[in-house]
Amino acid sequence: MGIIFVLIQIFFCARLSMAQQQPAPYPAVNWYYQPSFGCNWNSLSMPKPPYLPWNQPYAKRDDYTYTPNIGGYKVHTRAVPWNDARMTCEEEGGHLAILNSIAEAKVVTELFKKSSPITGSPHPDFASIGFHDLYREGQYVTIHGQTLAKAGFGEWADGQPDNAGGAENCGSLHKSGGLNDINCGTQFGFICELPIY
Ligand SMILES: [Ca+2]
Ligand SMILES: [Ca+2]
Repeated sequence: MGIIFVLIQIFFCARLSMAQQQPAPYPAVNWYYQPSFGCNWNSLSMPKPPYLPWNQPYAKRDDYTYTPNIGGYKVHTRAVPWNDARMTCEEEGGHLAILNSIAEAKVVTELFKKSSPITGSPHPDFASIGFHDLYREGQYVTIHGQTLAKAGFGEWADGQPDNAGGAENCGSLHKSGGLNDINCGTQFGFICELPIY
């Protein structure tokens, strides 16, 4: 009986070891079995999947403006298409701004109003932020997959969203404080966020 127990432990240790060496679909794969003895692998040392940016530790940067209990933001004034903006924010360790409350929308809008003018955009009063309807027309979600209602802010600028030209599937913020759907290929300034206070 004791030998069978030891063999079972060795089997699960081996499985746990294999699971840690593979890119896991979710961190949870490490938790499904914790052997009672014999395994020294620390499940918490598992590297986080790179496609889950909100699971990674955020590092504070000097080029962001921080507001207590709201977050850190940076307005990029050199205009680029929405996806380039999204990647630049990730390269800076953050993400395109996601508005989770009226208070956050106010802070971000004020920062946008105070920033130097956007260059290289046909619409300098708009800045790309982190939502889109790329998955399904008219269903707006944040870059983290939440509906705008669930994220906490969904006030549109007058007449928006209008899916102008049948081709507006990316998200922006107007200096008035309202949201607007924009063409993903058009160059806009953009706002990155670090969820650090
Ligand atoms: Ca659209
Ligand atoms: Ca629009």
